[in-house]
Amino acid sequence: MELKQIDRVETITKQDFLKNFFKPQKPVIIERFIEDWPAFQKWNLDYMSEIAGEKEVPLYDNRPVDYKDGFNEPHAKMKMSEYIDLLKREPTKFRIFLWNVLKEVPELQNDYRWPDFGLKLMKGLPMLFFGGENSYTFMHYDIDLANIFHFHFHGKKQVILFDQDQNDYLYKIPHSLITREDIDFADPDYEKWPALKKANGFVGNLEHGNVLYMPEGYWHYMRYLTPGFSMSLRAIARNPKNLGKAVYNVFVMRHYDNLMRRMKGQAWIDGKNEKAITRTHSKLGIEH
Ligand SMILES: O=C(O)CCC(=O)C(=O)O
Ligand SMILES: [Fe+2]
Repeated sequence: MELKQIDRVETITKQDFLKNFFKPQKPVIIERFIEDWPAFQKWNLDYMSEIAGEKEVPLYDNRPVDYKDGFNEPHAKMKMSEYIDLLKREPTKFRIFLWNVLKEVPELQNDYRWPDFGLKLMKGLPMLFFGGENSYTFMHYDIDLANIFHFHFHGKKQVILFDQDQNDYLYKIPHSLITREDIDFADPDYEKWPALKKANGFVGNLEHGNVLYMPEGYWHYMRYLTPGFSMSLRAIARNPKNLGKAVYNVFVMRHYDNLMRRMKGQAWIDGKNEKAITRTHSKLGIEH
């Protein structure tokens, strides 16, 4: 893989953001954009434990997809305060993925603002993500291929990104939003995954208060270098091709995949995992 460093700026105007990053669909890390938000001072793991400690939270680990699991079904549940104690105590694979802040803890809304990047943000969907040291969120892209603003808090996180135009090299699983789950994107085994050598992407680290802009439909893999959490705000895809894919994913792909899981069971999952390799290799003329 060839990974370029994601551009970094201290702060940015709406005009410059639109011209230099949104129009050309390039990722960027804005380092000091939210220093006037209450969240910049307040949001850390202890505060989250204080304000949401009694809530039961859905947790995910890195187990491979099982046909019995529904789409995005959690693997465990815990009280938020217990989960944060665990994060602070030891490395854990358990992550919180796609937790709707607005619905769960409305008070948190007082701590952030809706930033004006010149895009219409979806107000109903501010999502939170938490992870422990060394945990990671597998390579995926979001079902709606949205533009994503990802605000990071408390810890440090590494992100690896790819444009959709790299799909031929990423061992994408058919009828899903993920790549082969046994690829370690932080240190890929090129003997096993030779196509990855041709992939061109981006890499960067996020620290407390940084904002990452991910263009429409971008693949993202995120590794929590230390325990921490992030909030994602999103704006609908503008490119008609991406919007079309989003509609297809939400209204067709997801339901077709669930139906096939119910009908064919694990054989459906295994078959798709196998196809991810055969398709990728045959496109590139690699023997297998
Ligand atoms: O931070 C994470 O663990 C994943 C974030 C993510 O997938 C997103 O913001 O869409
Ligand atoms: Fe995502």
